[in-house]
Amino acid sequence: MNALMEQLRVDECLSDLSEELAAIGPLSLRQRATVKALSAATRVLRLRAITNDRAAFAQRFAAPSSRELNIRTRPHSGIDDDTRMLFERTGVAGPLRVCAEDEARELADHIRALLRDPHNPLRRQIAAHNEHRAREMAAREDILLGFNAFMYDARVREVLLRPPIVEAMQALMATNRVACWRSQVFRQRPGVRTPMHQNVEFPETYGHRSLTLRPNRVFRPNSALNAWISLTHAGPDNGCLVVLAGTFRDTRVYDLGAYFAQHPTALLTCLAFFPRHEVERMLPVLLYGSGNHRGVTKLMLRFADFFHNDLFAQEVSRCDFVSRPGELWVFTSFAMHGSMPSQTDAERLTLVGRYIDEQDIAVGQNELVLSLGEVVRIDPHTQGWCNVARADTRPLRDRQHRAPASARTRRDAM
Ligand SMILES: O=C(O)CCC(=O)C(=O)O
Repeated sequence: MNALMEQLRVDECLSDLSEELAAIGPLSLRQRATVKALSAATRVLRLRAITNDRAAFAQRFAAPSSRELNIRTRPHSGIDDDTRMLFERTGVAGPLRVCAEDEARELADHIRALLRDPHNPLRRQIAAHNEHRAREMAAREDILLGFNAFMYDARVREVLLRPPIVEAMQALMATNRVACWRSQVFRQRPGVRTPMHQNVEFPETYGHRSLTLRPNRVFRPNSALNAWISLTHAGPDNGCLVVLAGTFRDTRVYDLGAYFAQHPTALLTCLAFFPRHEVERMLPVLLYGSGNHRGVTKLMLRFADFFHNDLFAQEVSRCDFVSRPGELWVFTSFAMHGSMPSQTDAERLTLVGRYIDEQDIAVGQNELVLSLGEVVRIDPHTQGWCNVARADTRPLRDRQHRAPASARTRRDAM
């Protein structure tokens, strides 16, 4: 067994679902009946499961789309060669500077104000479904109110399209067609952490349904990258992001989730490998868990660990995203990452932009889907928001507007 998985089992409490079950709360009569019926179904499948060997069952979870697991970047004046080469090996690059420290602090204030603002366009949409919920979220400055702010907030959009980010993305994705399709705000406070996970959001999973791989294109670890921009100091003291560099080469947790999303009965067969008392705790998490599928993510890691005894066995190193305000780290969406709770009262605030190479991936309408007890869907087009932010990647000389003829004549005459 490899040391990384041993560590992850402990850090992520892989076989303990108490927190996730507590977050769901008591099940209704109907929910309890569903759990019982499905648990009985897994017992019927149990005989088939235990006569089946694990490795043979695991063979089914092959990658759902063409996949290339090596990273190839390209030289660019915006990023030095050593950083680029290290990124090819680890899937991580940074820290790079996006803006001055003072500006980062101002941006942090701007984002905090956005989270409280009664006129925040996202808050207005949530209020249209549930006024009370929207007010409650604003009162606690819920970071969800900063979700996809690039769509309607010109300042956030402008920052996410700054040359230091876009040029790094162009080099690391080896493309000119960089687009930001999602942004998020993360805040770290004592007692709260982000569990370890991989980020890929593809239609074949339980994730985002807008992104699709273009015909005849291959999904690469650098087709979808994240820019983690620290607006405050970030370090192990206040729960900075931790990325397990090198893990992008192993997509088996993701592949297993993708397979189950498309073959729900195979998920029941998978559960049949586990004892009944565990199945009865796993089912409510799979069926009724919310909050960005965090419980589901943990279960997928648990299942992958059960079926593959060499998970994340290749060269992996821990990278703490230690940053000064205004610094940026880039990581591939296939890298395992998460954070530990803050040990101080100093808040860590981070703006994350998620980028794709539009040569490989099409964004689609990019509807926002928020799980707030009920599912709230917001189509950016009908709101007059921009659904995807694209950088102008033409050379500078082609971008400058030509001066009006009269001005040109005057200058030319001088
Ligand atoms: O900053 C954090 O705590 C979490 C960030 C994260 O999970 C992400 O950017 O995908």
